[in-house]
Amino acid sequence: MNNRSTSIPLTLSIAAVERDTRLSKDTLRVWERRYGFPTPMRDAAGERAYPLDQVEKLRVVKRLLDVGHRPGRIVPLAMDQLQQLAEQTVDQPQRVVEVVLGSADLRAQLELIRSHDLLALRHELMRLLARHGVQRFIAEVLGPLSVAVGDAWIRGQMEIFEEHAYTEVVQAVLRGALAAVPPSQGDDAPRVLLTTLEGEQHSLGLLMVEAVLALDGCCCVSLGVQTPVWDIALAARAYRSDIVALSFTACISPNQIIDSLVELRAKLPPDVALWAGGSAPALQRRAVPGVLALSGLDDLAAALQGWRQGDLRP
Ligand code: B12
Repeated sequence: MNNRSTSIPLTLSIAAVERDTRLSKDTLRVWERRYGFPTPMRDAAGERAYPLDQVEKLRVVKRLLDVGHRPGRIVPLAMDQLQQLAEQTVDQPQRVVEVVLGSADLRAQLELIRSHDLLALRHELMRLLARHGVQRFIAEVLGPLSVAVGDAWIRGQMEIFEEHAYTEVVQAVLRGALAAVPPSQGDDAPRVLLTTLEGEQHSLGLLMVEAVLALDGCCCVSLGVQTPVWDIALAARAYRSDIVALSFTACISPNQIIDSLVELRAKLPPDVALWAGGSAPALQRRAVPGVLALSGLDDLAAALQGWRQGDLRP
């Protein structure tokens, strides 16, 4: 055993805190000066040593930063005030979730994620898929469950690795469902290219859109997530796409969203439609000429009908 671990056993170095919380060393030092938190001890070598309760608080602070709170407002708060703020942050989606699905079902599914029983989760989702059909399964099960998973993460009840595992299970179930949809062919089937922009890692919204469009007779090509604008334009030409559909959460900045949409619109052939959807508020706040902003999956059927009738073609 070395000296450090005997003298201050329950502390982490600044590098370990950086890895653990994804808060940079500079940020940790600046907060210490500016807000008086964190207040690390010093180890035998005089280096910062962070007690575990402070690391725990830093994790909560980071989650709240990720959903848009400002450091000046939240870093000085005590742990119970931070927890309260997390509750207020999830309050609205949680109410929606309980109305739609009934909290008992949802709690059971969350429990399967938290107990790491991924096989049981997959079985349960496949059972619900068979019972509801793809469209209702997405709207009534996956939508609310994904919101609940995100809320559990804000509350500190779900780890990132559990979110990843959840996403993988959902993807496997949805891909299985998609494989059973007969491929649409022929000149009248709209060819849709799906992806997200660089920085947008969330892929489930995209897959849900693909499933809904495939069921509606579209011929879909998905590039997965994070495709550079220039490559999207190349792919649209290569796959002779009629429509390019992008999915957004609020995780990339409103300016990046708008600038990239303007750039992509300019790079796409004029007769290719550009649809942008998802939960990013920027899409509804600022219209981009030549881009159709859609918020939910419900909007897709109408957009497709409009495109088929020629009303929504560029
Ligand atoms: C799983 C998940 C992750 C996984 C993603 C893995 C993967 N391969 O997809 C991982 C762990 C990587 C991740 C990372 C992050 N995430 Co995350 N994540 C989620 C979670 C739980 C599910 C996301 C999801 O796929 N939702 C899918 C559907 C259900 O939601 P949707 O995107 O809104 O789409 C719906 C509609 O908008 C529509 N739609 C979507 N796209 C399109 C497109 C078109 C054309 C149309 C018509 C419709 C449409 O279809 C969907 C069904 O209704 C959400 C919680 C939530 N409320 O969604 C958080 C969430 C999106 N993440 C969040 C955050 C903060 C992050 C991180 C910054 C922090 C973190 N958790 O590490 C990073 C950032 C990554 C990045 N830069 O993109 C926040 C975003 C908050 C905000 N600012 O708005 C959320 C909301 C969690 C929360 N409650 O705070 N995340």
